[in-house]
Amino acid sequence: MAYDPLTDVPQSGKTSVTDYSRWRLSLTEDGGHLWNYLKTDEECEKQPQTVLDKYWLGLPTGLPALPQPKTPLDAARNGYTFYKHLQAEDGHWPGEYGGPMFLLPGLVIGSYVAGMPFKLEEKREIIRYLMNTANPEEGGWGIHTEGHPTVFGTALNYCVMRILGVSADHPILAKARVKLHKMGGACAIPSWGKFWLSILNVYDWDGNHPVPPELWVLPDWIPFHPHRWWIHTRTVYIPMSFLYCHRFKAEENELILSLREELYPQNYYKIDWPAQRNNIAAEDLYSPHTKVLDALYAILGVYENCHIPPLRRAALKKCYDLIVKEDENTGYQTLGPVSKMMNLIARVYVEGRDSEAYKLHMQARQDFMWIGEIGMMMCGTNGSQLWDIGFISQALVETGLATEEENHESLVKALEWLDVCQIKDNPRHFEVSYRHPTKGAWPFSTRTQGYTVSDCTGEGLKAVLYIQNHVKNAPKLISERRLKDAVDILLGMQNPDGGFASYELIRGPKWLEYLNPAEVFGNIMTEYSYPECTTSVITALSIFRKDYPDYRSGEIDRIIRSSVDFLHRAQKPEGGWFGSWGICYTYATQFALESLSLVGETYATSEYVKRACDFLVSKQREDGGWGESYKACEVHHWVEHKDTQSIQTSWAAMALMYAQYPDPEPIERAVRLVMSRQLADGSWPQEAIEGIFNKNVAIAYPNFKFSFNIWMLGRAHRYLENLKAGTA
Ligand code: LAN
Repeated sequence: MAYDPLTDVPQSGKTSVTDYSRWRLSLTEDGGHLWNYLKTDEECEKQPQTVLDKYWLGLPTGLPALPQPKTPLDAARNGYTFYKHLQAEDGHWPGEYGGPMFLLPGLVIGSYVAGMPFKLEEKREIIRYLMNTANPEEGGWGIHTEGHPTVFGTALNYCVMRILGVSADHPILAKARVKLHKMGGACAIPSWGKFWLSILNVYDWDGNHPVPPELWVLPDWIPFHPHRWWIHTRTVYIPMSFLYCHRFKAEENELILSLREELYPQNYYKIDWPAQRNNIAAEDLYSPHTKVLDALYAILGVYENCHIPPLRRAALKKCYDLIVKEDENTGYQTLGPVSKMMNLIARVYVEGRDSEAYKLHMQARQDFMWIGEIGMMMCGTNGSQLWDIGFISQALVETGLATEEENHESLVKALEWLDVCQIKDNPRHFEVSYRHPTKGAWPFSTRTQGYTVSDCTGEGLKAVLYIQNHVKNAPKLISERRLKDAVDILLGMQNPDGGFASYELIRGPKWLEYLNPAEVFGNIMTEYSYPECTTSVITALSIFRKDYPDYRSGEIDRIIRSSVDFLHRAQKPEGGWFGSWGICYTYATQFALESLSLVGETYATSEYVKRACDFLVSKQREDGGWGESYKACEVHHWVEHKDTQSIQTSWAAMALMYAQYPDPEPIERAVRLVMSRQLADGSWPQEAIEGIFNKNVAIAYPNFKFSFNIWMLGRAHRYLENLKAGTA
């Protein structure tokens, strides 16, 4: 089929542009996700669409209505009867991981300049996704799917649409352009956007602040050496710096010339570029530059004009070396979606389109592309495999559903996947790449991506311990030695403040945050201790200690005690804990109270727990549920969502149960709310976005509506019964 952008482009996101009955999800050997479009009827017949395919494509699953649940446990069971159909044959639960709106631009601009094609169906579904996510009132795109339009989202996704063949006259683009110009045009885009537009050659490199690679040849002990930055930040700034120094840009062509006219309200060729470096639209600004950073940029601006060539060469050599090692350590996934596309451009720039690197990058690119109900997106990582399987596995065991005969096979499959996913070794170049050890850890997505994450290791370990040691007839796939390897990793990750961070120990001083150059994200310069991560780690350690009391038990005791002190200190005066990775106080508070319950702190015995419960109960709504907006994560105080959210209701109810809250009423009301939201087939409808990162970007965890709702309902069943019997 020839692709004619003028006639083939859908007029609105609602029109189906590919045949949805032809999409199939296939898996790589370690659980990576590949969506394929089958070309022929024969292929379709040979490989019928599964319920899993249909569900994520938003097609009717054909699953029957289940008997009306009479108890919370019945409802949990119905939930799992449905959810079991979404388990892939290898044992994990695939899922969409969309939300951020600055990832498709990297994918499409990066592929465009690297000469890496997309399939026709992919192009058309990306276009449709953008049509569906454009702001219906104002036009343009936000930094995430639920956010207001920003220059970052609008200018970049505008380019994506144009690259994929949509004409500038298309109503969606015409509207986006008006909005963009109103916000100041592409000159006012934040620094990461300036970078992508410069790569595309529609913004001048002189309009960027310097990104000096020389930092990488400073001695490692220097407090601001980039290996001390938060891993996502440094992993993005390495290829960014490399491409900046080479002033890499696409070759001029008609599209590029035209974009230079479309993106700017003023004449492109008369723009004073250096004056645009600090020009950031008010709509975009979340973390304004500090005076210290501005002063530093003034100095770096001068240095850029008289840098020392041999030093720069040495620095670029080191950066390129780190890029190659990162690719090789991660099966070309890299740490995340932004660095993925930047590394790809750097590799193609140096090694060409015929290189092995190009081929491997192209293969791994597929893992990030996900087709959902509203089109094709780029995911926040190559999936959230471990994170999702970790929660549902624990939910099954704690609710007792794991011991029901009809769930046994699915549980064993989950264990098999957890076995495959554990990282068995340190990566090849781990020391010279400044990586934290990985042997024994669980990552957030797949073993190939291969990064240790503290709480993923904690949840992975808990899931395995729960299944292997607490479910009758479960096989023991993961040896005691490997469980101990996981414990060793965790024991090496506690920060001096008692808490646990995400990927590594905190390596840099707090003041580095003053140098945060990315105006749209908060807290990205160093690691921080997070209540959520801390909880996952110490609950895992304490469960491990019960089963293996002789292994490093003194250290485990000490760590749990100091972590609990950290959690006490991290509690907010109003009584809740602030969530950095989920929305927001309900999320973090359920984690914190889980930790405190471990050391016997309950509503009756602890001032901390009492305050937390009072806080939560004060937020319960008339309808029995809780509803918080992602805005809470931006502004650091409770913000009501306009609608009650079933997942947040489950988090709050779990928190009250961890606390052994004495009054059954709030929990009963929560249970009724979550049950009332359940559909006849046992599933729950998608509600608002669930997750957050860097304070300002919302990200979807659509599997949470199964894992946490099932978990809460099953627990509540027992809890309420015990309470009535007077034994809670
Ligand atoms: C994630 C997703 C998972 C998340 C948890 C495990 C939930 C958390 O407890 C620890 C941090 C972690 C691993 C995390 C860190 C930041 C990520 C990788 C993401 C939110 C998914 C996407 C995001 C990444 C930074 C997106 C790319 C954007 C940049 C600013 C580089």
